[in-house]
Amino acid sequence: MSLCLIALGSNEGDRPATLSRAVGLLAAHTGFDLRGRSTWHETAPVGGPADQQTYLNGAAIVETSHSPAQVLATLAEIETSLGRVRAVHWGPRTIDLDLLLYDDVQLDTPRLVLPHPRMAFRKFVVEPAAEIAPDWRHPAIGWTLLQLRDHLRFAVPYVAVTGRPGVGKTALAAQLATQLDARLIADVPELSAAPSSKDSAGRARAAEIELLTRRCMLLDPHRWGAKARLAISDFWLEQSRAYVSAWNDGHDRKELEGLIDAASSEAVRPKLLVLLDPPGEPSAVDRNEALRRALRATAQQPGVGPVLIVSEGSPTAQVAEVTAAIAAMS
Ligand code: PH2
Ligand code: MG
Ligand code: MG
Repeated sequence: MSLCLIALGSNEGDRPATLSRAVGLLAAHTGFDLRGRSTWHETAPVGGPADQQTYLNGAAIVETSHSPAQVLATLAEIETSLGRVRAVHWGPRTIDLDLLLYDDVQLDTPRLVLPHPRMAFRKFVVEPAAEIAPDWRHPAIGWTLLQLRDHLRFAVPYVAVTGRPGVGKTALAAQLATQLDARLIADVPELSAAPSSKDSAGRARAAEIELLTRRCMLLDPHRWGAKARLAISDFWLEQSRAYVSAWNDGHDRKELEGLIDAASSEAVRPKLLVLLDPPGEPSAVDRNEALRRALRATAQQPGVGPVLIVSEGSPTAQVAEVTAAIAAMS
């Protein structure tokens, strides 16, 4: 038997009746036992068309003998029977049932990703979920739902954008800052230019230390000022880990890793990390591809916190996706 955490949402029709019926249908299904449900939370719609009704969101825990794919199929069946029509992306819906967690399973298939890839930064998901499963640990992030809830409630509103060189971090961060009236924290371009392969190891090391020092200053909590205003940086302090991991000199690597540990323990940590990772050109296999993999691994290390991976879409769509994620945090 396995435990599933399911998110419920409705912003059309008789919302409380629909949510209760969904829970009832789920509990009545063979192979499912209801273990708990949250209260219903009134939440502002995030993303999608502008003129939507307020949502009612909740969460439920069910014990099941079914596989994740079977659970997903059952949720879709219940959505259909409650009148769900899939018309507009993130548009109004009578019922939305999302599989958030299935034990501590991590899964990445075209039809199903576990844990649900957007759950960790959505307050309308985490608040009701933490109500019924405070000690359930997010298997990728390594935090309990209670820790995630408190992170969304209390973390300094700071979003870091990371990604491999030339991927458009600065343009994305700048557009977000303009659109959201946020404070932009930007690297000095000369410094952040990746050292080329003809640079000596010593120069790469010196450049990395200089970057780290400057970023640490920019992220000094004592100089942070008005905490209420959103800040967005076109770098992530800990992205240095990915660069350093690609170095050959083990001795230099150890020292730099110590410096990164010290820097990140003193700096303001992002409430949300955005990893800009569109598919690269097939020719760029060597250094860039290694760096890309190292960045993905670093961003998804336990303890980093909520991460949004942006892997497709036009610049406009990317801005919309990150804007929706930021809105979902508050
Ligand atoms: N679901 C979405 C998009 N936006 N906003 C709120 N408040 N609640 C939701 O459940 C929700 C949303 C996509 O599933
Ligand atoms: Mg959903
Ligand atoms: Mg859904």
